[in-house]
Amino acid sequence: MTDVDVLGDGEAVADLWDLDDPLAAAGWNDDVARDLQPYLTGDRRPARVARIEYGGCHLVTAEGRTPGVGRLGRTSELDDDRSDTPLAVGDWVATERDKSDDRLLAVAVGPRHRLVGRRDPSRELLEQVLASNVEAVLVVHALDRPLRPSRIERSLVIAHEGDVRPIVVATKADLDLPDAWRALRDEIPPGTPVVAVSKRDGRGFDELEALLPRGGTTALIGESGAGKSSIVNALLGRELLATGAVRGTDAKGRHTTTARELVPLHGGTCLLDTPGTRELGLVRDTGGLDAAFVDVVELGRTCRFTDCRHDREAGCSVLGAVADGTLPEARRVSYLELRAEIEELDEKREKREQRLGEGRRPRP
Ligand SMILES: Nc1nc2c(ncn2[C@@H]2O[C@H](COP(=O)(O)OP(=O)(O)OP(=O)(O)O)[C@@H](O)[C@H]2O)c(=O)[nH]1
Ligand SMILES: [Mg+2]
Ligand SMILES: [Zn+2]
Repeated sequence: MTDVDVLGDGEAVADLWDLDDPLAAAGWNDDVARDLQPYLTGDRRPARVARIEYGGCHLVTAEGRTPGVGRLGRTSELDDDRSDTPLAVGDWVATERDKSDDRLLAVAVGPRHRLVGRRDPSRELLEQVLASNVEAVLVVHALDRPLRPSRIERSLVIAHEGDVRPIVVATKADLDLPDAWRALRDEIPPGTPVVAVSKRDGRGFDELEALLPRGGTTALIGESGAGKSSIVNALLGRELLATGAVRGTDAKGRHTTTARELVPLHGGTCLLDTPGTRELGLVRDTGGLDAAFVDVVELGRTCRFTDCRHDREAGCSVLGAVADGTLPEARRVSYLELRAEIEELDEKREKREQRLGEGRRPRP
């Protein structure tokens, strides 16, 4: 059984932006205007990056969704060291008309206040921005496949690290898998909302809709076949994005969605669909880890040693909580593993900077 949508994403999505005020639909407001102001010199116009493809991108402007090109070059104010692409879907940009062939050029990027970023799978010290300027992220998990808790945990760390509010969404609730649903809920730390939805019977979508930040953008991340594009279609109320059947044997998806795509819902509220991701490497930590592990951090406050690693130290409250059954051991281990991953990366980064520093030293 396949239910691949007959519409290619591209054109159908472009039509969605045929609106009186496409910029407002993309979330333009006073804060964005203030942020972008310094870049809007001369006859530059604002736009938001809606999709990025090989060789170009699509930009939402005051006129609608239109093909464009990132031409940031050395004039970019963005800190290029940190990111794989100078442009990310969701960025607010300043654009200029290309005099020769009338293309729209994105020439400067406004600040990325909140983002979902992972370690670039091919260049480990760099960040790949999956979604820029998003207030929330749906961490999508299909109940028909094995739960890998570490995946959810990683997603939550990445969300918190980017200052983005995570919402866990379990799809395919119609398949009636109460054990899978319970197992998932047990993995979610207190304070993180979790919703079960089904596109077959429509359950859960009102609850989910109510959680979306009004006038803001919500990204969707998760494995291929998790049901991300199906959620977008359900919230839109029409089968706009292509969705693909999963393999019967292991419920693995077939990478139906191939590009990140911004979709307007209503009144400046947008969704940002992404292709399925296998890897979710952490790239840095400025508090995201602790925010995703408040339970462990709370316990850690009462450890005997203030620098306790919760590993084998005497008087460790985290180990104590594991022993008396109040904290799952898996949770402690995940925390330690993710912390080790970040520490290893920091070390590599430090070494690299040292090497670069030595290279720059003037010759005697
Ligand atoms: N039974 C059931 N199937 C669903 C549900 N939601 C999605 N599916 C099916 O799951 C498959 C994958 O859905 P998609 O929305 O394409 O998944 P995706 O996460 O966008 O996948 P990629 O684009 O490959 O990353 C499709 O066959 C959907 O019809 C649901 O609530 N119930
Ligand atoms: Mg998809
Ligand atoms: Zn401890």
